[in-house]
Amino acid sequence: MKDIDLDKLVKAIEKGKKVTFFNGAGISTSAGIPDFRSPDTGLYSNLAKLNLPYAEAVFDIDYFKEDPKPFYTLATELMPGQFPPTKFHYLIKLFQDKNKLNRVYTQNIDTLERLAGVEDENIVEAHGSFASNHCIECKEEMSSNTFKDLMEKGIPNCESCKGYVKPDIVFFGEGLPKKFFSSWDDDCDNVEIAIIAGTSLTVYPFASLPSEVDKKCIRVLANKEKVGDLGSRKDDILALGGCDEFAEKIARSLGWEKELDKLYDEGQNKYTTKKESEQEKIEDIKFELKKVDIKESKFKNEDKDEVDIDVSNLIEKLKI
Ligand code: CNA
Repeated sequence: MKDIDLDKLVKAIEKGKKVTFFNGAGISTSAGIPDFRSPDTGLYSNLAKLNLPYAEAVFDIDYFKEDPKPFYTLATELMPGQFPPTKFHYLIKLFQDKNKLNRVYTQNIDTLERLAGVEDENIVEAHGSFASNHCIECKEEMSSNTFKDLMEKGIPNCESCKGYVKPDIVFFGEGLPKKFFSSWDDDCDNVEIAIIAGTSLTVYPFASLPSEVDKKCIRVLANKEKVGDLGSRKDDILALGGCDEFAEKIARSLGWEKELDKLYDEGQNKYTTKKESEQEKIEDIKFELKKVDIKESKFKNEDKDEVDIDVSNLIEKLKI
């Protein structure tokens, strides 16, 4: 990104223009959550173990009704609570704190914008999120705690009708939340600065939002690659590279660098403390396992079939 481009953006922000964010999975990769489409690291190139007929089937509602297991396997890996927000997420929070945020449209289901402190009224989770769960048959809501408990034991079934319970993530074949359409009706003509970040802009209708904003709007692409029609308008700014590096650069130019570092460090500390207590529990389990010398033992289950337990593998898995 050329500094001259950055100046244009910074001046517009300083003049009081508000920012609307359009986020995708790339803003959360540095938190440890894989995106869909990055070669090698993206979820789609790592789905072989789930034996799917095609990669997108994992998020297809008809496929889910037939075989929900692949989704729950993936959901366990993506479940919120395991990943801390990134610098980019905290940059959005800073825009909010300084009354320079118009709205955040996000395709992400990881709730990291919320976790960073962005208020519900400022977020439009276009593809839903893990924040709530419903039975796909009778639509009864299940609390996140019950859902998590049941997921640990297997597939969560509705307590009333036994139907599958799914987080309110929008699957292929399902409609987007009403909030997406009503907010966009309000915002569409009023976007002054659009920051489009970490998205391949391939999932519609979200992908068309940046091309629907007014021609006078400053559009900024913070992404590893050029996507959509970004770069086709004279005021477009292409900031090709990592989202966190972009956040650092913007914060520095606006004089918010220390505040960004503080928010980020506090967020990381909360997460590290949680991880440490989990690690302590793991150490306790390892200690107990060592007391009974079961290294290569054979166990019998209720059906009297012999089952091999590979303790070293178990311990490896417990390291999370
Ligand atoms: P995508 O299609 O996987 O594209 C990601 C884009 O981000 C690509 O253009 C990458 O080059 C780019 N990118 C990856 N890492 C970085 C980085 N560190 N800095 C800058 N750019 C980067 O993902 P989209 O969001 O466009 O696709 C929409 C899907 C993805 C939505 O339906 C989401 O629900 C879904 N998804 C969400 C998450 C999440 O919530 N974190 C994770 C995986 C998939």
